[in-house]
Amino acid sequence: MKEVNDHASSNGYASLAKPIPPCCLKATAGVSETEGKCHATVVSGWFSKSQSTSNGKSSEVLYYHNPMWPGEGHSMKVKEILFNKKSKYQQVLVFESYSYGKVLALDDIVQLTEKDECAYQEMIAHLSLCSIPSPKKVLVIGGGDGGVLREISRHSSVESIDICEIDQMVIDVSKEFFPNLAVGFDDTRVQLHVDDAVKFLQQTPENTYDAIIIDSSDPIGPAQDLVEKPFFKTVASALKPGGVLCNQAESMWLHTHLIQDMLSVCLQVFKGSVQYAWTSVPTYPSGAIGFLLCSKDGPVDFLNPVNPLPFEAEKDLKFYNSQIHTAAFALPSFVKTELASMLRSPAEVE
Ligand code: SPD
Repeated sequence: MKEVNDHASSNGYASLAKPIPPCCLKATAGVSETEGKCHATVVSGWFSKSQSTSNGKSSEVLYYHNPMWPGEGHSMKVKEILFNKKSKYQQVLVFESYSYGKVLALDDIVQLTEKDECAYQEMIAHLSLCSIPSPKKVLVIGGGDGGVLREISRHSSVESIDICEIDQMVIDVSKEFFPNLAVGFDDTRVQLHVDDAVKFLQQTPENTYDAIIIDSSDPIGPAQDLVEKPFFKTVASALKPGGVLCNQAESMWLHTHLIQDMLSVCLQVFKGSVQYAWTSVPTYPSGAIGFLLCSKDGPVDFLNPVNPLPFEAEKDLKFYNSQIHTAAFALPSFVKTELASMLRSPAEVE
């Protein structure tokens, strides 16, 4: 892995005291004003620690509240806090849990746990890379833990992998506490850019990448601009003809409004297929997370991958397989009702 530069600095992300973004306002539409504005307090005193006592022994539990999932809270029983510091961009927390192994949380939102990270990293990488023949040049936005890099590395056609992560602390923490993910940085095809993705893509020449994978945190804090149209335009421009995007696309149970906003933008910006897939990740809010898949132009049949992983590679995976790939695009009826008119199948691509 080669480190290219570090010019993430005065990019406007440094201030954590940002107004509530439109997605959060929508997410909080059903709750009281006070609760709706709790993000500011989430940043300063973001988790409430409490002592729960059972069998005469007390233990610590972390509760997660956030306007991204209004009216509910999530909690995990903590064995030990291993790291808890504020970076230039966000609060970075690592703790050992009782049930999911080590946990990485950014600004009070669980990003991964050792137990279920496989579902997210394997799906976001292979849904896209298995859908196009022989991907060679890949870009990861975010993904500073290295897990997505680890998965991309399984594709032998790939010649170079750029990763643009804004927060050096996320990379350092992953290398220290999550070696099974950070191993992704060891691949010699990887080039690390510690940078703001908006700026990075503005400077990327047209037609550079076969695939771009956006492994961002939720669109509050550092990832706020990554769901906006100008950003998607730079993504489409950076893709080669026939290139594909796979974007973390939130929960169909909680964020239909946000998914619709993203789909509406992507239908305008991407001229090819536009599809939505999802998977189960127990420690994410609602236990599910989605993926938005788009091709720059031309039809891509995301449901029936043309480039399946060879048996030797697939047998090392914990979650993804070719049946799960196709099944990921099967949408529950209520989601179909909400999203169907905003998807574009390969047959509909002009
Ligand atoms: N709601 C949490 C979404 C987290 C997406 N990013 C996870 C990073 C794992 N590489």
